Amino acid sequence: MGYTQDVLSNVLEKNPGELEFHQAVREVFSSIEAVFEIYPEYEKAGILERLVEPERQIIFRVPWMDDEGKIRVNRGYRIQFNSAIGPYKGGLRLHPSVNLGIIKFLGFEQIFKNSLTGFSIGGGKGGSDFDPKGKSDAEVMKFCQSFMTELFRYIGPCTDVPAGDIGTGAREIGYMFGQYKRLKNAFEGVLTGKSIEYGGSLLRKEATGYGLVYFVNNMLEKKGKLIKGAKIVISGSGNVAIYAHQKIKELGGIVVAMSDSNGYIYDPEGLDLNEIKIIKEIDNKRIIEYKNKYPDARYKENSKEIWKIKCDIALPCATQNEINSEDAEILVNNGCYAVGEGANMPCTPEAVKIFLENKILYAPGKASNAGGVAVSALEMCQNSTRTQWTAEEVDKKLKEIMSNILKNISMTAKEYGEEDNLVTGANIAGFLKVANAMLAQGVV
Ligand code: NDP
Ligand code: 2IT
Repeated sequence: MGYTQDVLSNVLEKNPGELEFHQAVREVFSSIEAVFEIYPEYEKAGILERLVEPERQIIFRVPWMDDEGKIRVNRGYRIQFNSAIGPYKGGLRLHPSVNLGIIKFLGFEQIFKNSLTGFSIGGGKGGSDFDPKGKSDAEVMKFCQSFMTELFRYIGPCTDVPAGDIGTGAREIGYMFGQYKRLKNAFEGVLTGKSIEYGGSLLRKEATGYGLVYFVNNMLEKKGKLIKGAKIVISGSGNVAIYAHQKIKELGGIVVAMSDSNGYIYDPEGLDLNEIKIIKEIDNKRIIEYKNKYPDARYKENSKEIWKIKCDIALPCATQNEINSEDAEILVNNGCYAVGEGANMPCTPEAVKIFLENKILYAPGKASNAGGVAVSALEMCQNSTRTQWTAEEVDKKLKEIMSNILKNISMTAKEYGEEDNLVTGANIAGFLKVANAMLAQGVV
């Protein structure tokens, strides 16, 4: 057996039931085999054995009292995966589906994504099985305070800097920051995605969605294609989906469908983004509400079926494994020519294979959604120098970062004889920087 196979077998044996984590490791390993033929020193130094074992895994009780006075208990996680190139950095997911395997897959992906940004940030991820849906503001605050009351002892601006992810936006980050400051008696850049008044970066909210569209636009331009006039399907209607839509609109693309976990809305003439923002960002309601203002728009109760809609470009921006091989076949048969991942691991390995075989321009999430964490790194820079950059300055940097990521991974793919395969490019380029840092730092 080869080196990657040996390490993979061990991962499967040692981490039973962590299916998403297995999938993420398998995905990276499937593209980096060639590296070990050229650089046997990585195997000698046990780089992969160390890479798949988180440096630290913290699992804790999060007790809180609901509005009826009932005691609730959730499980909190922070996986500090790899700090070879910088402090652990990555979001906090609050969703009832959260378990160890999901947080570990996200933390593992984050190592390579953060490496690709070019900043000095290591990989980490956390969260809880808490469901913010249907909770009052007071309940969300009590949960966040209890969560931080345990987490605060493990994090810090030079140690581990969490941020948002599914279910964690500016409101949750605010409550967590307040509690951290109170416990530590220190106002410091320990979280990113903060509101502007207390150290947040302009454009962090927009960064993942904008970055995704910059990346896809660059990828299309290289092949003589344009976003202008293209029909686009975006899954989800959260932070990433909404700001991807906003940038698509600016570039003249037409977003015909969006979804939430209940269903999707569709209008072949294009959706009204302002109405979606009102429903999702202000009223905190379900996407079906769109029909109140636009009764002619189609609503379908099954969000999975969004991929049956004919489109030129698909941007999955909801969650993992939302596009399977069947969906991928349908997209390809309907003439879709580009897929850009806003979410983390939204396409199953079988779906990715179909896209690559059919020469679909496919942007893997660890490259195409890296704009969010990249602007988080810019927020860290601004916090440590106590400055605030303008939105124009941040946007300019974001554009440069996304363009550099595409250049870097395209070049790497070519070097390894797989031109245009951005999966190979992203995995190898992300891996090499971390592996070299690990080599330099000895056996730690
Ligand atoms: P939000 O919580 O703002 O939005 C999530 C959206 O996805 C909602 O519309 C939600 O619908 C839908 N969704 C979530 N879980 C499921 C599910 N199991 N099935 C169907 N739909 C679901 O999260 P974000 O927009 O921040 O995150 C979206 C994706 O992007 C995630 O994969 C995240 O890891 C990734 N990402 C986020 C970054 C960021 O900066 N926020 C950066 C890089 C990647 P509903 O409201 O019904 O639950
Ligand atoms: O998946 C991700 O990159 C994020 N959720 C953002 C992480 C961050 O630290 O900004």
